Amino acid sequence: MHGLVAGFLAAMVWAMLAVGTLAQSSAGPACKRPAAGGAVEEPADLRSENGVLRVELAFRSSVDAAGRMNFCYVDKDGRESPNLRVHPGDTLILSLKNEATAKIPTSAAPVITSMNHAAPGEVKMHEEARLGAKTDECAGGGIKEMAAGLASTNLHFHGITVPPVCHEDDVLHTMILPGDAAFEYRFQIPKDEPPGLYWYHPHIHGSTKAQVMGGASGALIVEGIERANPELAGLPERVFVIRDQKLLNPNAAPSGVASGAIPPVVLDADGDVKNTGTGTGRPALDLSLNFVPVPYPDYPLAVITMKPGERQLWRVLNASAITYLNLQLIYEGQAQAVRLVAVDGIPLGEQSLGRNRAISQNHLGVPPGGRIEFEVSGPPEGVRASLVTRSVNTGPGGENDPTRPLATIIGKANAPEPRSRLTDAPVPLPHGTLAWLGSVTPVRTRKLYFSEVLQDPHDPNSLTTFFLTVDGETPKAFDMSSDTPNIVAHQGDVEDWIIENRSQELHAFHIHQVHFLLLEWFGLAVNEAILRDTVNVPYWDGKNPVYPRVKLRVDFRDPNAIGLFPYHCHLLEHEDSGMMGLIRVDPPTQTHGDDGARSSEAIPTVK
Ligand SMILES: [Cu+2]
Repeated sequence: MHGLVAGFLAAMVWAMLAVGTLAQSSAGPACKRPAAGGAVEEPADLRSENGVLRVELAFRSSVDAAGRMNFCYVDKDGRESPNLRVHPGDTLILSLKNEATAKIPTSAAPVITSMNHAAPGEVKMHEEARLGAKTDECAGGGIKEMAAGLASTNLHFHGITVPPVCHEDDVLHTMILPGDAAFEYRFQIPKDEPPGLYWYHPHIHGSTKAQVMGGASGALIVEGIERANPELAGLPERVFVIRDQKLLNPNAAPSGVASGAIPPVVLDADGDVKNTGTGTGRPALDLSLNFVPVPYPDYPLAVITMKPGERQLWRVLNASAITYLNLQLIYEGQAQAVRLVAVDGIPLGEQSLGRNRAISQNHLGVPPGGRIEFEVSGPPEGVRASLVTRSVNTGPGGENDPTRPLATIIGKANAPEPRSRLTDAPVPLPHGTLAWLGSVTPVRTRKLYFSEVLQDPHDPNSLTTFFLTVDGETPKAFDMSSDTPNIVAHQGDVEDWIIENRSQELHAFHIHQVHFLLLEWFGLAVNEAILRDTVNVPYWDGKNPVYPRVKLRVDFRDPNAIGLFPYHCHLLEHEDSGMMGLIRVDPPTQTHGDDGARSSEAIPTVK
């Protein structure tokens, strides 16, 4: 389909949705959003009590004045996207009621397309096959309703090592439909879960982008980072969630730029602006900071205040659907060094005795889905200070992520104190019993690769199918009706994975349940004490005989990682369009030799 036609159809669908939802908006929109240029308020804090955090969330939808579909999590007191604050060992009991009134446009994931064209009997058989293998609750309404575009949803607890099973962190079978009874998530935060910033968001294949881009996301904080890094004791802490959404002013010219310097706008098949390669121009999407929008082209700044010189811990989540961030603090034109203390929920140097607990950085790359935690010092009074994201070169096929400001930071003595503060005299965390991942011998090396295929090879704007393939297998878009794993691994093992990028755009590799260590970046050895769950894989230039790659050491030692779960690109439109695979981690079945290698590679066959 030509991009223009696709764009026209999408606009029609959105317009129809808008009419349907505006009709019932007399009480104001279900998802309330702050105005541009305002103070950045922090999400409400919901804290566990006596080892339990009980939360009731409603998943709602509404259409804003610009016709954009918003989604939100609202607690019983009407607060949106609250911070869920738990301690290691706590139980989280979260009931989720789907109250979305809008249909959610699904992307053209192959399985859904074929379902739409299937005879009713085929659909039913397909659904029964799924239901037969699952409990009713966790099969949700099945995929028939989803194929019809109903707003099914679920939750993924990104980064937390809880089992990928029903009522815990299953995203493959759990589907909660509007009108279903509230669905209860109930699980224990592992006693040894590293303290830091995790998050929750929906994970329904085919509509993840629409829901997350609409604002369905929130922070999940495992308390006690000061127990891992005593230098943080007593610091005030702040939570910033950066989200992306459709442009408020899609047809505006960039402001403050001579017209001759404006790079031309080229749209991709989704109607998003392609990477200009200049670091400037119209962005693919607008950004917001704790929902305060910073819309193109004037970027009215959100406002952050803090006491001059005050040290604070900033916890930043990139909850964007497709936007890469490269954050920088600029005081009087100078990029400031900040102390990075945690990435993807895990304090630096965790497991790794004697390694740095903080790294000084003057810019911080954060892929969609990634988190960073760093120490900031407030600007002196009267100093011009801002938080910006610098451009990210996403490759010739990627979206445009230009340099743009997000917030002004105002240092003033009477700035209100952040609501939350780390404890003053933390009890140090016990040392973990696991060896540092970097010093464990992997049992095997696997290779996977990202690739893209145009549906019409002669039309660069035709729809694209996205693949994430185990090397040697035939590329196949993710099929949500299949539970056959692409990879089988064993709990207790450590594996090296090479992730290659054979496409001309940047991708963000993410795997559920486990973390990994980045060993090599484009062939260069990396020596870092950072564990991640999401990492950028650089784009191919279309010429180099060697594809860009990263090498990861993936940690399957945690028993909570046993089960079936996905790995995928965290650019959600890529995931929705097939860039996902399944791994099954089985219990250990064999004894290890002294070097940690398996005596046999036999893999037990299941179904
Ligand atoms: Cu991708």
